[in-house]
Amino acid sequence: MKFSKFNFRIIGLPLVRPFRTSFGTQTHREVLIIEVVTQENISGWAECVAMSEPLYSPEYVAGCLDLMKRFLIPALNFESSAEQVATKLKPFLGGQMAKAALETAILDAQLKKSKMSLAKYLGANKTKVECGVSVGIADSIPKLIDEVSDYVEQGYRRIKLKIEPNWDYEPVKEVRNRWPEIPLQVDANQAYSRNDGKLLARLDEFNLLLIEQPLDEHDILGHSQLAKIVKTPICLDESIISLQSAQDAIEMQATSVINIKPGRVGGYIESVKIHDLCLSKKIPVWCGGMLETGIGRAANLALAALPGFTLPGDTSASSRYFKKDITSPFVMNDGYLDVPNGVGIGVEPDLDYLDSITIHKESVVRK
Ligand code: NPQ
Ligand code: MG
Repeated sequence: MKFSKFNFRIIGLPLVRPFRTSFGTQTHREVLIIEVVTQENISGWAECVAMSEPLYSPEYVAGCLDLMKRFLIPALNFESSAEQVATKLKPFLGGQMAKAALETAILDAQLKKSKMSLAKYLGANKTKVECGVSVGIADSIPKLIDEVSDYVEQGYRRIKLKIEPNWDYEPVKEVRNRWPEIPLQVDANQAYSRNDGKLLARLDEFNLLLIEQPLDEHDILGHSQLAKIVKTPICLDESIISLQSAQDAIEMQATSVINIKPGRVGGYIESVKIHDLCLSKKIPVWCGGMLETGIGRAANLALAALPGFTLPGDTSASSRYFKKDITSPFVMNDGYLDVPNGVGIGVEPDLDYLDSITIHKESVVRK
């Protein structure tokens, strides 16, 4: 495919409630949205999942936009299939979220042209997926119980609690006592150290599905040592940035479950490779979340519909994060979200609403 233009915009969306994790409290979602326009005038859309600051990973919105303009788009030379993008961009190190966004926008346009849904292209075998929800660190245990109650009433099928030192054993105990049967897991976003094995092993009594990313993203050895002390399965998130890193972590027994986030691993095509590896190694996978708008949420649902995604993901309804989404809202039904079945990612942004929340806009046009 040949491209005539890349349109970028940075939008700002308030969150319905502040989201606190071990790396800080977010009240807004700043998102970089990409539209690629092909020579035959088909638009492909994607969002870059980087945060405004490099707190979750080294990438951030302004850096991703600069990387795309300065290196990635020139390397594509206004012509590529989605399948060629990763190879063409390989010389530029890192930048998985920026690369994933470009590849996904191109894939959306390509699939629209060939009239195929992303779900079909990726190999989905489900038409709806089970939804989980990620719950931030609360100001108090009663407030946490109120928030979790709200999600349980809405029908979420799995609860994930964000934890950090001094917000772990007690909140998890209270939630587990109140909902003895609900699938429950925790996410530390790297907040613990190698010496915290005994502390984390105290969570074993709560029958958790998994502990997500307790240690530093680079500490694969530490996670494998921890896995020998803690009975609860360890699940890596931030550490898994490619197929290679997934192979390494599995081989080292540092992870027995994997959270796949397409932005973190450089795209949906790399995500399918990790899925296939995990399926062959009997490692369960689930689809992570980066507080995506409807554009990113739609594509994540297509991925979560693959056969190896056997655990509910952080694929929540639009209303979990936003009062008004930039696409038609994703609404949960009996704890499930439907997998979009239209061509490409299967959704379109509301351009008037997009304009009303745009902070910055620029284009790169073919000369
Ligand atoms: C995680 N997501 O699994 C991430 C972390 C995260 C749903 O828990 C703005 C943008 C704020 C991205 C906060 C969930 C964010 C963000 C947390 C990602 O580790
Ligand atoms: Mg995580």
